Parts: sequence; structure tokens; C-alpha cells
Amino acid sequence: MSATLEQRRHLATEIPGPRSRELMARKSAAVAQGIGTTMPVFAVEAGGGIVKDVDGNSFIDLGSGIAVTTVGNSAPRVVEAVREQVEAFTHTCFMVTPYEGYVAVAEALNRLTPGDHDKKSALFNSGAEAVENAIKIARAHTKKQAVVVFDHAYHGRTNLTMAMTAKSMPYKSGFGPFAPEVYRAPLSYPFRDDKQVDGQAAARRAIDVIEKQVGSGNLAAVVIEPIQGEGGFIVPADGFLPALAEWCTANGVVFIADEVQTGFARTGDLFACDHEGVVPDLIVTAKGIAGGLPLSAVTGRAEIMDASHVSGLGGTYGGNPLACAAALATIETIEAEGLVERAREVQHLMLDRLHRLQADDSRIGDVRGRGAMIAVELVRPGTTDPDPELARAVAASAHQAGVIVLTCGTYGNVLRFLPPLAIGDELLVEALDILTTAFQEATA
Ligand code: PLZ
Repeated sequence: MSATLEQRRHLATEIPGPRSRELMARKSAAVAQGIGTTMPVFAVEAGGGIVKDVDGNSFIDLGSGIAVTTVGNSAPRVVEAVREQVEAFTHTCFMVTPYEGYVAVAEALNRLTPGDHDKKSALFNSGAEAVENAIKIARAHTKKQAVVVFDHAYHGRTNLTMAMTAKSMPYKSGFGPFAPEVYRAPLSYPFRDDKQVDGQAAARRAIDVIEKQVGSGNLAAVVIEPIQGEGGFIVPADGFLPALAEWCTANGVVFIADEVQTGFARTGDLFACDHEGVVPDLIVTAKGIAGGLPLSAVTGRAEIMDASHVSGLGGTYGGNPLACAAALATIETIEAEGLVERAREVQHLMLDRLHRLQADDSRIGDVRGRGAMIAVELVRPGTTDPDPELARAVAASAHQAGVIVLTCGTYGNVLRFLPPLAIGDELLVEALDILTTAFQEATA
């Protein structure tokens, strides 16, 4: 962030302003309509808790570009590291002539991810690409093919990851046929499960489906987001993840945590698996890993990671030197600035305020999340029937008032909050005030 970016919400024009409207017209003419837009304002600068647009409007950022700029936009260490690297070299291809940055990122991931066993890593570009590679590795290691994913899961938009993603619209509809050998098990969803379904019972329910419909003899991997992202910020009941991990270990199945959205301090632990001490065999990371530069990784048990033959994994850009420099600076920022702690502070501030809002508003069915990954699930009062229209209305009115907020969930009825950890308390409180007003204005 440039030193001049004022940490203040400011509306200079109507939203969107005239220059953004002009750019949106160009976008509509030039960019495929499949690429959607949450908020039709064009960014020119961002940092701390603010995104500034072409019309001089400054928005409070509760989105972090979908959980990416956890250390803040253009975080100073990231800018410096990328600047140095861009002047040295931009690309050689790590598979052609390697460079230290890639190795240093792998070492850092091996050190920081859950578990103190021997680990290795491989770097890629996007979350989906890393998920695909985790499956390749698990298949090579187990010599089995089937993959189990969960209800409400989101793992990406490539062919294999579309098959793994649960929701048809907008992610899959019309884009089949999908990759075979992907099976879906029921999740632990405390807000929607019967009260007696605790973490153990939910795990049993999932394992029954896996054993009956797939069979561990065919199963290469179980892939799960420890807190679901796009699916609705669903935090499984305590005990669910450990029981699944244990079953995988006992049955020769690779347990893969997709921490693309939850990783790197987002949930108030370095990784969401840390919360219950779950040690995945493989962990997939992306998003928050590199402060906004495209980078993703698969990290895991050395003997599993080494299952692929030499040159079986790779890609032209995987572990690009700029992205690696950014990742090292991101990790340094998380450690130096105590961002894991900061995420916990954000959690307390937000949950406290949102629980108070819920006490007066029966349309807020559930308040949940960890760290700076918090959500409210909206329902018709007195029921658990989803209310996606209310989520849309509250988001739209927050946007008009200068707050970037995202929705998610299988039913589209979840408002999610993913502030950068570089945001100050004042902006967070102001954003929550605006959301409170937005709820008041959105009448049933
Ligand atoms: N796994 C858990 O959250 C990306 C999707 C945005 P990529 N989530 C944001 C959209 O609508 O395309 C995500 C995720 C989890 C995998 C992915 C995929 O990561 O970097 O978008 O490929």
C-alpha cells in the first residue's frame, strides 16, 4: 500500500461512479460474460483495510479479494521482495534452471504446516491446480483411484475440481462431462444437522457412506476443507475432522486438507487443521500464501509426495520467482506482525458484535466462523429456510454504503466477512455499523 492511502471510507460519487460505469461498459464489450462481477467498481489502489476506485471512492474491505490479501494489499515486505526479484529475473522455469526462492518456500511450508514428520512440497499457480496435483500424488502413492469429497464442497473450476465442487450453478452447470471416480459424503453442518449429530456421529455417517458406496480398497483420498469456504463458512462439529483423519490412516487412504481459503493465519491459527490438532497427509494451500501473487502448493508426508516418478509433476509457471519472493515476505509478515493473534482479535470483535445483532434479529439464523473468516447465515424467521434475497439485499446496501462484502453458501444465504488482517479496529467497527443499518433497512 502506498503511504498516502488514507485509511478512511469515503464516498465521492454514487456507486458505481461514472468512470467505473464507463469501464464496466468496456468490460461487457470485451470480456466474456462468464467472468462475473460482485461489485462494479474498478480498483486503482488498495492497502490496509481500504480499496479505492477510479472515481475516488474508498471502500472498507471485508473481502480481501476472496481471502487472498490476508497480510494486506501491497504489504510493504511483499512489495520490497517482489521489486528486488523483478529486477533480478522474472522467470527461468524451475524445471529448467532452478532458483533458491522456490526451495525456500518449500522449506517454509514443510516447517509451518501441521505435523513434525518429514515433509516435501511442490508449487503451482492456482488453488484448483494444486488440488488436482494433490489427487495425482495420492493416486500415484496408493495405486487407487477414487476420491471422496463432501456436500457443499468447493475445490475449483478445472475439470477434476468441478467434479469435486458440489454446487451446480454457477460452477458446473452445462460444463460436463465431469471427471469420474469422485464420490460425495455428508458433511457435519451443525446449524442444519439434528442436535444429536455431534462430530463423532457426523463422521460415522460420512464413513458409512464411504464404506458402503466406495470402499477403502478403491479409495485414494478424502479431500476436505477444514472450514468450508464457498459452501457457506461451515465449521464442522468438534471431533468430525479428527475422526475422519483417523479413519483414513487406519484404511490406507490419503487425508487431504484443502486449506486454500483457510490457510495462513486466516482462521486464527496458521492453518485451520491446527485448531483440533489434525495432521493431514497432504495439505493444499494457495490464496493467502503470497499476498496477492498467484501461487499454490501441495505439502505433505515425504513418502507420499515422492510417489510420482521424476518429471511427473510440474508446469511452466509453478513457483514463479516473483510469487515465491512474495510468499517468503508474506510468511515473514505473518510472523513479524503477529497476524495469527490479530485474526483472533478480529474474531472476538466480529463475533461479539454479530451475536448482539443476532439477538435482536431472528433472520440471522447462525453466526459462525473462526479468526477473520466469519459469516452469518440468513433464514426466514423461526425456521431454517434459507433467505438468499435478504443476503443479496444486505450485501447490496453495504456496497452502496462503501463496504465490500461477499455472499456464499449452497443456498446463497450466507454473508461472509474476510477482512485483511492489516485492517484497523476503527474500520472494522464502522463496517459492522454499516451492516447493522443494512439489516435494519432490509425489511422482510
Ligand atoms: N479450494 C477451498 O476456496 C477458491 C473461488 C472464486 P483457485 N475459492 C474462491 C471463484 O468463484 O472462482 C478455492 C477454495 C478452496 C480451492 C479453490 C480454488 O482456488 O485459486 O480459485 O483455483
